[in-house]
Amino acid sequence: METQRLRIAMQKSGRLSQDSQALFKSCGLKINLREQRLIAHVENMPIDILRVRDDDIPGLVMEGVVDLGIIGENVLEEAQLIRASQGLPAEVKTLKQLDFGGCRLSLAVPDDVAYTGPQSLAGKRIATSYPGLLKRFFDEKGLNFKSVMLGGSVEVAPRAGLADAICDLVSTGATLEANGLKEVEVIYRSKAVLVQAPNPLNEAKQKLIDKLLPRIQGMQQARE
Ligand code: PRT
Ligand code: ZN
Repeated sequence: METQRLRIAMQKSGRLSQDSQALFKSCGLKINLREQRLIAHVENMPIDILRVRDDDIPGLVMEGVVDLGIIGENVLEEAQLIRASQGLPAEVKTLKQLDFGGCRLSLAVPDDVAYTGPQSLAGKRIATSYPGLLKRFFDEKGLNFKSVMLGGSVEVAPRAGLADAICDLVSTGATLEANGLKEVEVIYRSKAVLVQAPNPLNEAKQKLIDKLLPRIQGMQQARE
C-alpha cells in the first residue's frame, strides 16, 4: 500500500547533509533526527525523511520508492546516463535547483604533462567515479579513451600508475594541487537539486509539495 506520508530522501552524512537539513528546517519541518535511524519522522507535517547514501537517491526517486530527493546534479545525471543505458527508468521531475552543493567535474593531469585540448588525452587512461559523464564528453568530441572506474581516491590514480589523467569533482582545487595535478577542462557544473518522482502523486502529497516549494523559493531569494 502506498504510504500516505510524503517521503523525502536526503544524504545521510556528507557534503549535502547539513544544507539539506537546514532547508527542511527553514521550510518549517520539525524533524526528530536520531543519529542512526534510516527514517526520521517530521512531527508537524505528514512527511518522512529517509537518510541514505547520496548514490542511492536517484534510483529511489526514479523508481518512485520515495516522492522527493535532494541530490547533486552530478550524481543525478550520471545515474540517468547509466540507468538509461541499462534500460532502467531514468526520469525525474526537477523541481528546483538549490543554492548549495556547488562543484565542477573536471579533467586534471599531472602538473608536468602538456595539455593542448581534449585530443591530448586521446587513447589515455582516465580514472573517474563518473564514467557516464566522462564518456559523453569524449563521445561529443569524437575521441576515444580508457575509463578506469574508481569509487574513491581518484586523485591518487596517476601517481599510483593506474591512470594518465583523472576526471573528478573540484570545488577549491586544493585536493588537485596537493596531488600534483592541474585542472585542464571543466566537463560539468553541478549544484544540488530537489527532484520529484516521475509518476503523479496523490492529491494530498502534491498539495503538500505545492505548499513547500514557495517556501524554498522565498528562502533562497532571501539568501541571494
Ligand atoms: O557517503 P555518500 O556516498 O553519501 O557521500 P559521498 O562521499 O559520495 O559524497 P560527498 O558527501 O563527498 O559529496 C556529495 C555531493 O557534494 C557530491 O556529489 C557533489 O554534488 C557535492 N560536492 C560539492 C562535492 C564537492 N563539492 C567536493 N569538493 N563532492 C565532492 N567533493 C570532493 C571531490 O571529490 C574531491 O575529493 O572534494 C574534493 C575536492 O575538493 P577541493 O575543495 O579540494 O577542490
Ligand atoms: Zn556517494
